Amino acid sequence: MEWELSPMHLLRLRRHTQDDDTLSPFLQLDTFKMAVHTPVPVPASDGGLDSAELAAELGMEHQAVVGAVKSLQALGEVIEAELRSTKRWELTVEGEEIAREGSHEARVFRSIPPEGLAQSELMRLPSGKVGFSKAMSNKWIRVDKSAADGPRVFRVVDSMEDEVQRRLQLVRGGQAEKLGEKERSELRKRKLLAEVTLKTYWVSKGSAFSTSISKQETELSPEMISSGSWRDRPFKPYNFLAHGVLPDSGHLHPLLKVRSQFRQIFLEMGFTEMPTDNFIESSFWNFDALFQPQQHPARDQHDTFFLRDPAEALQLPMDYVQRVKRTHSQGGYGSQGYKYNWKLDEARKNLLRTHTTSASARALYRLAQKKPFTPVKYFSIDRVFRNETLDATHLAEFHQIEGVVADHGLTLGHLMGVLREFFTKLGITQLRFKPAYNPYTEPSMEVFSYHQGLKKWVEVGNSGVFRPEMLLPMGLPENVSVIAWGLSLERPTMIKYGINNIRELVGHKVNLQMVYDSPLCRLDAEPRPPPTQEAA
Ligand code: FB9
Repeated sequence: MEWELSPMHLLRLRRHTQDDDTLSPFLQLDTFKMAVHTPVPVPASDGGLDSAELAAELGMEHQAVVGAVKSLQALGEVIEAELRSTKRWELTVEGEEIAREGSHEARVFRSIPPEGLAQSELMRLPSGKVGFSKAMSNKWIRVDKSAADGPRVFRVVDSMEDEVQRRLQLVRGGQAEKLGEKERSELRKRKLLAEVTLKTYWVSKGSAFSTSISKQETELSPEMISSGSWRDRPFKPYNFLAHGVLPDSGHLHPLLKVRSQFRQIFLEMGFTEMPTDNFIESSFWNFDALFQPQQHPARDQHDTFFLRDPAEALQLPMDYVQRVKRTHSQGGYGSQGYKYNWKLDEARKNLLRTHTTSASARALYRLAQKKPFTPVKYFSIDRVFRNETLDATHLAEFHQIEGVVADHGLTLGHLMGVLREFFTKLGITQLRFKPAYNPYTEPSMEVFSYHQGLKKWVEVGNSGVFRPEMLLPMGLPENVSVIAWGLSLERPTMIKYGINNIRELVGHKVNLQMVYDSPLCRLDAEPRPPPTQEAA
């Protein structure tokens, strides 16, 4: 559809673009086709013009002008467009209404007849409440509390000036600067006025300014090359800064992002990762090797997932098993043991490991076979399975993080020291240790940290010194002691990502968008605020 410029506008445009045809490129853009029936603004001294003024002049949405500026910018150096932000005063919706209908207090004043009006009635008026108190403070009206049928409101003055309406109309007329700071802030306090920041473009001629916009080629086609037509065709300049389309790539699950940070911390502390690639474990390595008695409650169906097939572990190092059997049933190494009839069948039962401490037992046993003893620092981060009551923070499986240090003469003090170093790298500095109990460590401690965000002490792990009844049957030297600690991967990840229900982090209910959008959260940085609805 070709558009017609009325002679008058052609003239004005010609006149304006005569000596400075800043506008002509605009005029060729569709966005303007329908709008060129209103006068266009005069380009400023530096030949530029403000996109907001242009929109106001053309009576069109500023956004449309911005759209035109952007498409002209995309054409290269046709125009310069410098983004500016100007603050200006705008009436709020209520401000607009008062500018039209008058202030609440003025309306109240006008609604009071000479014989006065029952206050109860006046309060029922739409502007009653707000208007009454304002009119009172303006000493326009008074209340006769002793009136016969209840408080009655009367005018005090014959007429009043609705300053509020006048000032709002001034602003509406673009003369906000006529108001004093005090008047403006009073209107802002009454939420009738708001200061808005308007992002506008200062548009001026570009180095490739021309009134005829020739479509720039964006592709160099084989025909152009074979015909040589590329020589006289304008090509759109390459924008090497343009963001490429993000390749649809895989995303690491937040748990794996945090796992890699824990790995980093352990490696920095000189720890070596233990192999944990076996979810299925024998009761022997998961419990017996850890001196956990066969009648211990954790060893029954309620806490542990036992396997029907393969039900039994066939390969067990029998010489070591004998020593474990004796330690459990009769004791030894200075321990009285548990004095019960230890059964090999019980130890052979296969299960889903309930902790990665089973992997620590295997690693320490392998270490004990290597003579002479060399101190080691081991860690593991992998899945463990517990038949527990499910709740918002517990699933039947989680990732256990475990650290183990074996050396001569290690004490509880060493354990506290390495825990402080470890948690400090997690950004957790305030630690408290609480005596605890584990079948395989004595002494044992639960570790607590004060959490700024949650304003409370949070249990951040468990720890202890492995019992000699566990280490000596393995063949480790007398004076070697082993300190160890454990925590989960899920808890720190939930806290870091502000997730309250573990089902939002793990499992079929996880919203994959959360995985895509979850940035790398530095463990030692302030936790992220929880995702707000719209963000979810
Ligand atoms: O992870 C846990 N809490 C935690 C850890 C870090 C954290 O970081 C925040 C960013 C700041 C926040 C919280 N816990 C251990 C404590 C509790 O959550 C606890 O209720 C749940 N525990 C799990 C077991 O639940 C039955 C977390 C899991 C756990 C507990 C103990 C061990 C490992 C994991 C262990 C051990 C151990 C002890 C001695 C020797 C070797 C291993």
